[in-house]
Order: sequence, then structure tokens, then C-alpha cells
Amino acid sequence: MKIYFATGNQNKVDEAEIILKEANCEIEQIEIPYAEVQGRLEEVSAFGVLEVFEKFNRPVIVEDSGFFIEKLNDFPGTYSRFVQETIGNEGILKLLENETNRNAYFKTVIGYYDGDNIKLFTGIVKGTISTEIKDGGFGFAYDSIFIPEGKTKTFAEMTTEEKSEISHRKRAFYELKNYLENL
Ligand code: ITT
Ligand code: NA
Repeated sequence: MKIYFATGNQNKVDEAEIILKEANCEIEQIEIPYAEVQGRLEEVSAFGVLEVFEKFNRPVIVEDSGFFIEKLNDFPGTYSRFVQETIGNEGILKLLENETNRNAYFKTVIGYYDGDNIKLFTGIVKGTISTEIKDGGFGFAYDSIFIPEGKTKTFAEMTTEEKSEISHRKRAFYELKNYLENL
């Protein structure tokens, strides 16, 4: 089975390929832009996938993810890209300086549309924010400050395979895979 994935983010495509490798699913990246409505991840993905389908006319997915910090009332959330590109991980660590509540989570919402039904698939991974940037050369964006629950390394210190065993993205893509297998 082939899944068309509308995204401009190569990291996401690499992860999706690893996640779906054993599922007999092939991922093909397409670069069809869509408006990112201001709203929750669910809304961004649902509107986005409708817009891409209009232009592409084949079953397609979009995926919207975010990083949510408990102490900061879920900031940066849907502003994750902008915040990463502006204050970055150093800015986040500053905001949490001397803070003991370092809980955070990643969330992914995949939107799938085949012209019939819109489906949303969600994945979350909880964890904590490290006190310093720990980058093992893997991952991207917030990965170097996020330690998933039950682990001691940040996502950026794990290989993409290790990250993809437990990530938010893995969980959402598995929901999608299960749905597609049972169609
Ligand atoms: P597309 O919309 O083109 O798919 P994007 O980079 O804008 O790509 P998102 O809106 O889904 O992606 O994600 C917002 C930001 O959240 C993203 O730019 C990263 O900074 C961050 N992010 C998403 N997934 C991540 C992950 O697995 N690890 C670390 N940071 C992540
Ligand atoms: Na986006």
C-alpha cells in the first residue's frame, strides 16, 4: 500500500518510513502546501487534509505535531515551529530555569482523507525536559531537550529507530496503519 504524505518536513518522512517499514506501507512525500488554520492540532490536520485532497484527488495524509509544556500552560503547542525557530531550545530552558515541574509531551495528529471520510489518528508521548541540551546527533527540533518517560536519554541521543519505537509519531502512524489494514 502507498501512502501520500503532504509535508515539507523531511524528518517526518524519514521517521514515517522507519515506522511503517514492516507494515507493507510505502510512504511518498508530496509537497502540496495547505493553510495552517489557527487552532488545535486536530483542526489543522482536518482542514489541511481536505485542502490537499482538493488539489491532489488521491487518498492523502497530513500530520500536525506539537510540543506541550505543562508549566507553561501547554506552550508552545501549535506555535512549536515558530518558537523553535525563534527562541529555540535555549529559550525554552531559560523559561524553565530552576523549575522543578519539567513535564512535557509531544502530540501528533494525522489527518487522512480518501474523498469519503476524514479520519484523525493521534499519538502522544509523555516525558520531561532536560536541564541542558543533549544532542547525540539524531532527531530534530525539541528532541535534544526531551527525555521520554522511563528513559534516561533525550530523543536526540537515540537513533531514529529507537525514537520511532516509542514516539508520538509512531503511535499515530500505527493507528493509521491499523485503520488502513481493516478497510
Ligand atoms: P509540515 O507542517 O510541513 O508537515 P512542520 O515542520 O511545520 O512540517 P509541524 O507543524 O507538525 O511540522 O510541527 C511543528 C514543529 O514541532 C516542528 O517544526 C518542530 O519544531 C516540532 N516537532 C514536530 N515533531 C517533532 C519531533 O518528533 N521532534 C522534535 N520536534 C518536533
Ligand atoms: Na506545520
